[in-house]
Amino acid sequence: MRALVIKSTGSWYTVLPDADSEKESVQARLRGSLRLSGANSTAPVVVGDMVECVQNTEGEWVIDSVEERKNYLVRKSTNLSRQKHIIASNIDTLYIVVTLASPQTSLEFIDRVLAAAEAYSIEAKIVVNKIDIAEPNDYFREIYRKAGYQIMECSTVTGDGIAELREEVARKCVLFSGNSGVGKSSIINAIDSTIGARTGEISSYHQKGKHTTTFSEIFSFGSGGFLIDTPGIKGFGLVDIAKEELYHYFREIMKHSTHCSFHNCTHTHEPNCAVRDAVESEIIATERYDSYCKMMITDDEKYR
Ligand SMILES: Nc1nc2c(ncn2[C@@H]2O[C@H](COP(=O)(O)OP(=O)(O)OP(=O)(O)O)[C@@H](O)[C@H]2O)c(=O)[nH]1
Ligand SMILES: [Mg+2]
Ligand SMILES: [Zn+2]
Repeated sequence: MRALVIKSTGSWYTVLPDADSEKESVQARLRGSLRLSGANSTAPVVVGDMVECVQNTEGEWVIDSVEERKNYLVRKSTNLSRQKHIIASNIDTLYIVVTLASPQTSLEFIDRVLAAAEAYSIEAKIVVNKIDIAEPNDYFREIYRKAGYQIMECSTVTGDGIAELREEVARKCVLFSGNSGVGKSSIINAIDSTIGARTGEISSYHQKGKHTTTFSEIFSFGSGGFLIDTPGIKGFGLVDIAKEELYHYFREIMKHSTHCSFHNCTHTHEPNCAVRDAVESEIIATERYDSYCKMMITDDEKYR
């Protein structure tokens, strides 16, 4: 039976049969040898995977094989860890949900997630939520307009922007990522009220380590699309990206780098650097360039 993995709790997976006749999800375990194949990753099977399931003699469903992934999003489990954590696979669009107040998302965090999406060939868009309490100013909009990213705005309290998002995600497999408490689950519920994703109270997410959503889970929309809710993340260590390659994933830096004097320019200190010239003349936003420089330094110490 071909099926989509819609939830993973570690040892059990919830899979949704692909066949139109089967609309009920079932619980499945991993075949033993598959479990071992995920040696340097936290899970060999992740939410978004298309898998082949078979029933064993006891009638239990077992995931027998995983189809090749179109793409997947990875981060390191912790800053120092060498272990990869695949967040989800087969994603059409990644929405980075951010808030400009309570809590305020850092620009570096946004840029890290954008770089990851770029590295793994996933289209990314920014969703500013809670515009009822803090709207993006022109300054914020300019940073990402210059970088070539679309910004959407919404509020689950007033309902502003929800219809546009609903339209966007129809018939696609999308992923919502962002810090804890920015309202990812709330947006998902606003898009489709029948989903009923768990949301947290304002008071709970300020306490360290309290995440309302603890496992990635796919919800299916009445409109035919799929939406992946992920637990809030604090850091986002990039995986498998060499330091000298990092600028490839800042698209506007990549674009300007072709005019640098040195072919191996890191855009940090070299003379005749077209990237630094573009920052100087405000073609590239200083904030984006700062994120790049921070990642060049900190990732070197912390993530490798
Ligand atoms: N003012 C305001 N509050 C909101 C909005 N959207 C969500 N909230 C509140 O923000 C808090 C966190 O919302 P969640 O949807 O649980 O956040 P989350 O991003 O799913 O958090 P995790 O699951 O922990 O990663 C809740 O108290 C929501 O009621 C909004 O548009 N405006
Ligand atoms: Mg949540
Ligand atoms: Zn350069």
